[in-house]
Amino acid sequence: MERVKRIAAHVDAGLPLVAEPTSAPLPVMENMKTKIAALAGEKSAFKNFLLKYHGERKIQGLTVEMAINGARAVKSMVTETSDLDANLGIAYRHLSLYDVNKDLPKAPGGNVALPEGAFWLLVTGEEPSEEEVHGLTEELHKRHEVPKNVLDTLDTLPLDTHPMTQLSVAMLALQKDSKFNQQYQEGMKKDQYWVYALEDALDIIAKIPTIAAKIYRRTFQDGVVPAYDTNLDWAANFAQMLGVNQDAGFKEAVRLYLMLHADHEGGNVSAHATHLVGSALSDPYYAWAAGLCGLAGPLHGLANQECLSWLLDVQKQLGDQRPTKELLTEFAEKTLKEGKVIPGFGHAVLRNTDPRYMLEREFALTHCTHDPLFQLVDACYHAIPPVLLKQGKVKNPYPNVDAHSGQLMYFYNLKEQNFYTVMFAVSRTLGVMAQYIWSRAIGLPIERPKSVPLEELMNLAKKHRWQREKGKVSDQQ
Ligand code: NMX
Ligand code: MLT
Repeated sequence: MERVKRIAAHVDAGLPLVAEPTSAPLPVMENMKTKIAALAGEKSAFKNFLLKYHGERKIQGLTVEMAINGARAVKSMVTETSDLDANLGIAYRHLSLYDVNKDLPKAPGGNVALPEGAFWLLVTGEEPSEEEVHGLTEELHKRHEVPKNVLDTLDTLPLDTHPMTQLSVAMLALQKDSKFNQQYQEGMKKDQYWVYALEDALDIIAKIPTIAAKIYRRTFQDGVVPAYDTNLDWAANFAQMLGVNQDAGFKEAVRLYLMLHADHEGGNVSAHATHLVGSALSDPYYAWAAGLCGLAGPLHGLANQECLSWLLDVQKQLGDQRPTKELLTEFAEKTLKEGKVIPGFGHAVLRNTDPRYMLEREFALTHCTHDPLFQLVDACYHAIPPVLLKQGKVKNPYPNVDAHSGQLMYFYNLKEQNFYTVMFAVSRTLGVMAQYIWSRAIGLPIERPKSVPLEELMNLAKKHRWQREKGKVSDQQ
């Protein structure tokens, strides 16, 4: 009460509630920045020294390099749903994406595996029958209604709010209906965790296409979302609600997109963030909201948006010229010279062309081989790996899924690249939700690695050297 009175008096006196930002920062800010800048230079040099001279030293079975470089590819997490082989790419429960696409049920007249089937496979470990996929689609239709408060929340956001921010906000607005959270408050037993995780997972999967379509229509179109159609499968209905193209080809492209991006084991940024937050028993809505924020990063899910922008920019500069390997080599070299990454190429774990890229390429070769943007993507496929190889530092010079997915959407008239990460997110919901269910089903505990300052890392590295010299540990330790 006291606080409210103070605020009222403040307003009555005509004073602003929040200090106006001033163009000239206070001197203390300069002081703070100078200190950070000096320390950052010193610490970065120290980090590089540690990597160079002690990178291979062991600390608790890991190396100094692994601790500094984000535990890249270190086997230190458990994820049941899928496994990424550096050369072969992702397998959903031991099934390569090529086999998933070949073996799982399709829509009538379609050639692409239905993403609902991929979810079934991820969550049960078994290839679903037609009947099971059909039943799951029906279940999702039953749960699809998005509460009005969530749609109203979206409508309060300025239209220039990035679609991924809108999606994260919507995920949090949905959270109040979490069944997992409600049951937890009522004393749910541990063996019931996965049951209510599954409930929330199905609700989120059912509702996210409508939310994504709403974001698309309000941000880029007239704000009117085409009607939800329970006669269609999950992906086709989503494609229809986007309202950009009624072609059967677009529905197939969206099915492929949503099936391919569904899961990429547990270590990628969005899945890991979801797992980490979920490990505190934050419910699936909280956990996926955290994951979505990770997916919005340019080195992760946003790369498909960035990739399309890069391609369109190159296309503009090419004008009437054909996209030859020579010209593309020039563009790629220019991007590198500007100190930028070439979006859609490279990967933290993969060391080969991403099979998701290859499946999209196969689709494009069947459906849109004459599309000028596909021809540009094709030229990049041939030109960019040698440029990255020549540069010498990239561990994987080959394309990842993001180098192709934008072209497919653009071809079917979904042209606003700021929306592409939302497409990725709708799909990835399947994988992270399957992972969440399994983390609770096998009782994985709260995740809490030990962090150390750089100096401590140096001490540990030196201690290891000393122990090795004294013969207290072997070279292998
Ligand atoms: N263009 C230019 N430089 C690159 C690229 C690229 N495509 N890929 C890696 N490098 C650089 C990287 O920045 C690093 O430079 P420095 O030592 O100066 O920091 C060096 O090569 C070694 O990096 P790697 O170990 O090969 O890759 P890392 O595991 O650190 O990063 C990515 C993986 C995916 C972040 C990186 O390849 C990249 O930035 N790619 C472009 C963005 C992209 O396509 N992201 C999408 C990932 C897939 N997804 O769907 O989320
Ligand atoms: C993904 O699909 O999550 C990306 O390829 C990134 C990754 O696996 O690290």
